[in-house]
Amino acid sequence: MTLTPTPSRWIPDLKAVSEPGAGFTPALTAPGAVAWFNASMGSMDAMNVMNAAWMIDRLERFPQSLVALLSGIPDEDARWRPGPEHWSMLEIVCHLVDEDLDDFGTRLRMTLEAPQADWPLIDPVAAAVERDYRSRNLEASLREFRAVRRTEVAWLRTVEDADFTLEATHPRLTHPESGSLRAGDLLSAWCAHDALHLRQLARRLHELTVVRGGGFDAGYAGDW
Ligand code: NI
Repeated sequence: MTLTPTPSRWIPDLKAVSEPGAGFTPALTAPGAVAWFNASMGSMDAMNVMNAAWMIDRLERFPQSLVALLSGIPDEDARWRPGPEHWSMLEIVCHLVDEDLDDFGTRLRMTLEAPQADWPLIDPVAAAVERDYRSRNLEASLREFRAVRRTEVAWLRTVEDADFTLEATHPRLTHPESGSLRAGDLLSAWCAHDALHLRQLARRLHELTVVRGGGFDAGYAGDW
């Protein structure tokens, strides 16, 4: 399927459902969550203040979490999928590499430096097949992700004080509310994207546990 660029706060959720198994989190935009967020931030104005340093710190630390979670797992597990429509843990790591390069890195740079320029199209689902993620090696892909993220974080440190209200008005952004994305939306979505795929990886590990448990029931742990 073609991933249509989508605006502002909707990006994490729509991207999530466009990628195999990433899931969907309506609670993120539920009224209760919004009310809690407003109360915790003190005012609506506070919502427009980008804590870029916090975001960049999270982006910098994520590879450590990923490596701690996945490094050394059996190759068979890295390639395991619950079904043909889902990504394996290896494919998820490969996707994270490409998202840093082709999606968030590229589009945030363009929004800050040339907000009127057309974004290159991306299609994460097709890329997984065309770039043959399944032929790759997990450890090598983890190393590649660490290297790519290190480069991206180094660049982000140079734009930490940039104007994150800069907005890309893009003809392919067709959301009725705005049709545009701010740099801060992209940086937030980049950080949120890590968390979404961490959740997806945890789900794979949960599913694998059930499979490797044979006839034993893991349900005592609680519902997923
Ligand atoms: Ni993704």
